[in-house]
Amino acid sequence: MTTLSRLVAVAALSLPLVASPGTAVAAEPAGTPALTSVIPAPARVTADPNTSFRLASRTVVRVSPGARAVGERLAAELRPATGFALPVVAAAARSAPAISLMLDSSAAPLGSEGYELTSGAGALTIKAYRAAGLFAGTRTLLQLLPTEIDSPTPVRRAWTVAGGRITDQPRFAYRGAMLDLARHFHTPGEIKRYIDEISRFKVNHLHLHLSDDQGWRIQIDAWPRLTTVSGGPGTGVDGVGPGFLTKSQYSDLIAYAAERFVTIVPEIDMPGHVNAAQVAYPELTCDGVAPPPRTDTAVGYSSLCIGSETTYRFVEDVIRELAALTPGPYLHIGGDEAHATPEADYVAFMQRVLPLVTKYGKTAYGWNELAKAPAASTAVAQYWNTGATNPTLAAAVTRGTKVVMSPANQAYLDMKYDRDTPLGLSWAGYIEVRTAYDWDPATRLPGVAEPAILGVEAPLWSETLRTLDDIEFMAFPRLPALAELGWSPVSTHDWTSFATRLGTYGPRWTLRDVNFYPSPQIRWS
Ligand code: TNX
Repeated sequence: MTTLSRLVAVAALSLPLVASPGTAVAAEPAGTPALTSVIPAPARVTADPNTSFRLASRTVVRVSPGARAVGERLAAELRPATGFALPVVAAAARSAPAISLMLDSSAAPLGSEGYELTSGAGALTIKAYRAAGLFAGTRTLLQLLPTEIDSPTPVRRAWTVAGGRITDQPRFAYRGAMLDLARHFHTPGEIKRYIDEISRFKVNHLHLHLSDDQGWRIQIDAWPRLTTVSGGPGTGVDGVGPGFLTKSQYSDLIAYAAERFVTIVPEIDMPGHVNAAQVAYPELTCDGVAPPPRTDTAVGYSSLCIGSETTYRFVEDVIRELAALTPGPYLHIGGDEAHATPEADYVAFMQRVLPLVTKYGKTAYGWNELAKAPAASTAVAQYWNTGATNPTLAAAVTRGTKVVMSPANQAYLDMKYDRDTPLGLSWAGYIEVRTAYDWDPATRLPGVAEPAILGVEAPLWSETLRTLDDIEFMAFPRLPALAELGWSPVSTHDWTSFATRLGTYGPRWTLRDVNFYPSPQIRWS
C-alpha cells in the first residue's frame, strides 16, 4: 500500500469521538469493538455495559514474574498507533491505569493456553496459568481495541476497551498452518511475517514442507548436495523459487516462532516426493541413475529404494539432524501420494522409519496414508483426503493414532476461492470462506471423533504461489475460519456471526498492509 493510500485508510477509519446531536449517548466511543467481536470466538463472554477500560498516555503494562516478555511484545505493538510510552513495570502506583498480565495458578483450570481477561475502569487484567495463555489473551486484547490500533503511525482517538470479562481456552491443542517451501521457496522474512499474522488468530503450529520433487530446502550436514544442488538455482516450479534454510536460519525461525508461542513442525516427505533428493544423490534410486531435475507440478512418480540400506542411512541421518535442530515434539515424515512405491514396500518402509522418529525423541507425524502401517499407532496422521469416510484411518484410531484434520476440500488454502481466482489449484474444488468455516472437525469422518483429534491444520501448497502477497491472498480470510474451528467451542459456531466479525476485521489487514481476498460472501466494513 502506498503511504498516501495508507493515510487515507487511517483517516477513513478515524471515527468521531463524540456522538452527533440527536443520537443516543453510547457508553463507549464509536468504534469500540464488542467483547463478542473476537476471532476466534472466545469460549465465554460476559459484557458489562456499565464500565469500560480507557488506554491512556499514563497507562502502564504491569507484569508478574514470568510475564515480562509477553508484556514487552504487547507494549511494542500498542506504541506505534497510540504514541503512548506504555512502560512495562513490575509493580505500578495504585493510581496509574494498568494493563496487567498475571501468571496465576488460580487460572490452572483454563490449561496452558487459556486466559481470563477482565476489563473495567482503571484496570484491564489478563490472568493465565502459563505465558502461552497470557499471549493468547493479548491477541484477544488487540482485537478489542479500535481498528486503528493497527495503524503504523499515531492516530488521535480514544482507546477504549468494552467492559466485562472473557474466559477462554482452546477446544483443540493443535491449531496449525502449513507453508510449502519446496515448490517455491519462501524466505525467512516471509515466514516470520506469516507467523505474526497466524498467531493473531491463536494458531500455535507452523508446519514447514521442506522437501519435495522440485527442491530440498533444509541444510543437512551429512548430505550437503541436498541443498547445494537441490536448493540451488533452477529448483522450484518452473525453475523459479530456489533457496534453502541454513541450520542457523531454521533455528532463528524456531526462536522467532516460539516468542509468539508457535511451534515449528518440520516435514521431510518420503518415500515419495523425493526426486530432488535423488537428483543430488543418485544412490537413493534403485538403479543408481540420477533422474532429471523436475520443475513441473506432477506428483506420485518418485520413490526411495525400499530394499536398499543406503535409503535407511539417508533417512536416519536426516531424521537425526532435524530432530536435533527441532525443540518441538513433532517430526513430519510425509508419506503422501507414494504411487510409485508398491503398497507392501510402503508399509515395510514405514514400519522401519516410524521407530526411527521415536528413537530421536520425536512424535512421528505424517499424511493419512501412514495409517496403513501398524507402527502408526503411536503417530499422528494428518487427514488430507476429501472423502466422507476413511476406514483405514478409523481403524488406526482404534489402535491409538491421533489425527489432525486438513480435509483438502475444506482446509486447503491453495484451492481457488472460485472459478475466477487468479492463483491456486482446484482439484479438491473451490473453497469460499463459508466452505472453509462450515464444518466440524469432530464429525467430519466416522470413527474419528473428538477424543482422537489433536486439532486442525490449514495447508498452503505453493505450486502457484511465489510472493508473500500471494500467500496472504490465499490464506486470508480463510485461515481465521480454520483457526476458529480449532479454538472455539462448537456452541459458538455460527456463520452469520463469523461473517460479521470477519467483515469488521478486514480494515485491520489493510492497515497492516496484509493482502487478503475480499470475498463477496462478506460485508466488508
Ligand atoms: C496434494 S495434499 C499433495 C501435494 C500437492 C497438493 C496440491 C498432499 C498430502 N499432497 O503434493 O502440493 O496436493 O494441492
